[in-house]
Amino acid sequence: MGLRGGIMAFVAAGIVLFVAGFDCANACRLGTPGEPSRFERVPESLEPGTHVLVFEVDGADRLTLRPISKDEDFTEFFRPAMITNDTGGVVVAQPLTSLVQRREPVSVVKFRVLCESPSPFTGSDSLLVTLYIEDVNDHPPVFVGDPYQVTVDELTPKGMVIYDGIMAKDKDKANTANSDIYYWISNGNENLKFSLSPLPRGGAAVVLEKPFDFENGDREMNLTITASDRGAPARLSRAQLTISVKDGDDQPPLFTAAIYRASVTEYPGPQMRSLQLLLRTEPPILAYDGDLAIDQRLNYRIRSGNTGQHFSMDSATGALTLVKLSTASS
Ligand SMILES: [Ca+2]
Ligand SMILES: [Ca+2]
Ligand SMILES: [Ca+2]
Repeated sequence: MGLRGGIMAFVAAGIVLFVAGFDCANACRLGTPGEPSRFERVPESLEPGTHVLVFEVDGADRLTLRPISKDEDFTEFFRPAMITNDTGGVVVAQPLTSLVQRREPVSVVKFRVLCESPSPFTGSDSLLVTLYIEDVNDHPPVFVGDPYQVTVDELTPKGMVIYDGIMAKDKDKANTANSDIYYWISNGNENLKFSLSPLPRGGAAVVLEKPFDFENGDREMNLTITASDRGAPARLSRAQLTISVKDGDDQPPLFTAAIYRASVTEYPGPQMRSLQLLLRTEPPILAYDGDLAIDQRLNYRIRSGNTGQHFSMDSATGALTLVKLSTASS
């Protein structure tokens, strides 16, 4: 019997028992008796079309979803589904990832599943659904601005931060283990020359633990930095940091020989004769800066032993000149 027929019969005859029988046929019942609400945990990774909820229902083809409030209407992410004539459900309508990846992630979604009777005289039913959207650790940390490069002076004291730009981002749910990143040096840190220090603003700084020695080979170092979240299982990423060392002025000049020899003939004649006689030493007097990459001008001078002031030295070249003759008596 159709709806119109039922109402007409009710109006015409006023038979209460008939109306009650009509109600039973069209009333909608949802869930098990006495079940006012349902709570489910839902991983964000569920594909659209996946069931998040299944329940018994009389009238599975008459299900709708209603938000609890206009401000928190997430019903677009789900839709009702008819499984069999007396089994209904709620399935994912669109990916849930955007719920957990918001700046303020949505963890709890509430709505009402409504089973509406086609007749205003018969009963409808509803079920309050609370879904806890679980973040899945599906994103690794991603480094920002890598590969990294820094040039550092050889004379940088140990304990100094030499680079503070290590940073990785993780798209998983904010303020959870899935997006909480920590860093370590996973390769290239010979002699434990460097350490990493976490920064309050996020990211990490590289700290020099042992001084550089440019002259002993500290020219360029390549560190591999690994970032890991704390999810289970954790996800990792790696980045390279190249540290170039600039030579610092920490070495004295060095002579090419310990002893330079030159011969001067004693002149038996008159004293104090002025002259400029370039002396050829063996080997030639030459020094170089101990700092390998610093092209610093060297100054030469006679430090001691020139008591008679017989010799003069060119400060720029180190050339030794005899400027005053010695005599047998002097
Ligand atoms: Ca992650
Ligand atoms: Ca995720
Ligand atoms: Ca040096």
